[in-house]
Parts: sequence; C-alpha cells; structure tokens
Amino acid sequence: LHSNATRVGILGVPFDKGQTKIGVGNGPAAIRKMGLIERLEQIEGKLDIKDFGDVSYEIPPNLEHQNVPNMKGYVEFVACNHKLSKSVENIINEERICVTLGGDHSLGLGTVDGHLKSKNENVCVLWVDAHPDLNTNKTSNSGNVHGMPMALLAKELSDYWPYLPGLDWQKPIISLRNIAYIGLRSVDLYERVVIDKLGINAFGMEDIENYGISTVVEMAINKIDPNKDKSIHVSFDIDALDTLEAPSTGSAVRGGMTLREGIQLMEIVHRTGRLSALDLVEVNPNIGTEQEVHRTVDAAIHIIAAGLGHSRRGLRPKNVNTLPLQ
Ligand code: B3U
Ligand code: MN
Ligand code: MN
Repeated sequence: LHSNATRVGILGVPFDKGQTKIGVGNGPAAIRKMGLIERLEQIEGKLDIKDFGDVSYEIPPNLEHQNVPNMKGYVEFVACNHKLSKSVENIINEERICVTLGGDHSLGLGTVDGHLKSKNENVCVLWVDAHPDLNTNKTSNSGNVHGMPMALLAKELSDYWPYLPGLDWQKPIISLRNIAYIGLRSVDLYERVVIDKLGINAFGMEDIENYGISTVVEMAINKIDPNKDKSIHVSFDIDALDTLEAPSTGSAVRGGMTLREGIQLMEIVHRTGRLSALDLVEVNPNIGTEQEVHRTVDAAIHIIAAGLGHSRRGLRPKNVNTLPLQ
C-alpha cells in the first residue's frame, strides 16, 4: 500500500432500538456480505482499509432502571451511543475516515459526538435524509429515538430537553449553523417550526429540482463550512433515496433522490478532501423482496464507494503501452 493511501475504518452498529421494526440491526452484515470491502478495494490509489467489526455494548448498572418519557429504548440508546462515540473518536484519531454502517439513525448521536471530540468541535454535518430527525421527546409522535438525534446534537435546542440520565458525556454539541439537511420531504409540525424559526440550512427535494444536486451540495457546504477548513461528517439515511431506489428501509418516502444524485453528492464531498466520517444508516434487509433488498444494499455500497473516491470514469491505466490496443 502507498504510504499516502486514504485511510478508512469500517465500523458496524447493528443497533435497532431507535425504532420498532425488526431487521435494521442486520444492516451491517448485509452490507458487508454483498462485498463492501471488496468493492472499496477496487478504488483508484488503493485505500488502506481496516474493519473494526461491530460495536457491542453493555447497560451500566446505574442506568438499568432509568427511563425518559416518550423515548423508547432509552438505556440501550444511551449505552450503545456512548461506546460508539469512543470508537468513532479513536478511528478518526488514527487518521482514518470512519465509515459507520447502521443500524437505525439514532446512532448519529454517537458518530457525530465522537467526530466532534476527535476534531475539537471543528466539524460540519451534512444530514442527508427524507426526515430532519429533529424531534425532542416532547414533540415526537412516535417516541422513536431515531427521529431525535439532531435535536440532541444541536446546541440551540439544549434547553428544550429534560434532564437526560447517563448522557452527560454527550458534549460538546454542535451549532445548527454548521449543519445542513439535504433531501427533506417528510417533516413533522414542530420540526418545521424549529427549522424556520432557527433558520436551519435545509435543502429539500424542491431545491434539488430547482438547482440540481451539485449546486445544492455546493450551497450546503458553503453555508456550513464557509472557510473550507472543517472536518466534514455525512450522515446518510438511505431513505433520502427514492423508494424505487432503496425500498428496504423502515420509513420509505416517495419522491426522493435518485441513486445518481446520491452518488454525485458523495463525489462532491469526496473532492473536498475533508470527509472524516460517513454514516450509512436505516438499511433494513428484512423489508421487501430479495431483489429489493439487493437493490437497497447495492445502493448503499455505491454511496459509500463514491464518498471514498470511486470514479464513474473508470480506472486510469498505469502504463498505456502494455494495453492490447492494436
Ligand atoms: N419524524 C418521524 C418519523 C421518522 C423519523 N425518522 C424516521 N422516521 N426514519 C418520527 O418518528 O420522529
Ligand atoms: Mn434519519
Ligand atoms: Mn429518514
């Protein structure tokens, strides 16, 4: 391997307690089984890839009987994300791009937290999702914590939470100024109010229609990282893609991004050279037919590969003279 090869760390998080459908915990295994690492090994310039396996966690005894109103799976959520945050921090400290395979999107709390800690808070986040995941336990209709990680991460919303036992490690938190959404099309009432009131950078499907994906991604990055000096975190919920592109996910919403738009988004992020963490979440291999699962997992792999430098133009030959051209 080249000494200057891009360094990558793969981390599975088979966590499913942030929502109620069976199967999203099988996401990491399905993505690995379909050949993620083999596909990444074909990328130009040879990546230095290390697979850190899956995150495991135990519930600390002092947390066991805690709960918070309207937050299902609270103790598992807290325990898993604490462990996850430390793993992500270590992987980024090793100067690897941390690729986290979910699992449901409640793991975004731990991945962004670990990234913030590793980079002294000098981080911006692209949250690519049909949903803003910006509910608090007071505004959520479902009580599912995968709809809440952004509200926990946002500095400006810290006053809207009750005391959260066992979450004191979750600091620092990030300013909404350094966060942008891409792909929104299913926004709850209070989420809408918060986005408007706090002026959160939110690019919905209509913006992608109006400006095209490359302009939207460039506008988003310019907003959250105007000096081009921040470490970039992409938290990619597979339901950002259209239902036809990624059917095997728990809260599919029609009218979403094409795989091509998802790939283009990731290629632009790759070209910044500042990507440090990528989450690929909400792939649920227990939903849909075998074909639909295959299509969804394949889309996930395409998204990850594009973020790590896969080029749709093909590989450049090392020596043209050795090719059978005549
Ligand atoms: N906003 C809804 C639905 C939802 C959020 N994230 C997903 N679905 N994947 C909620 O439950 O908070
Ligand atoms: Mn999400
Ligand atoms: Mn979503």
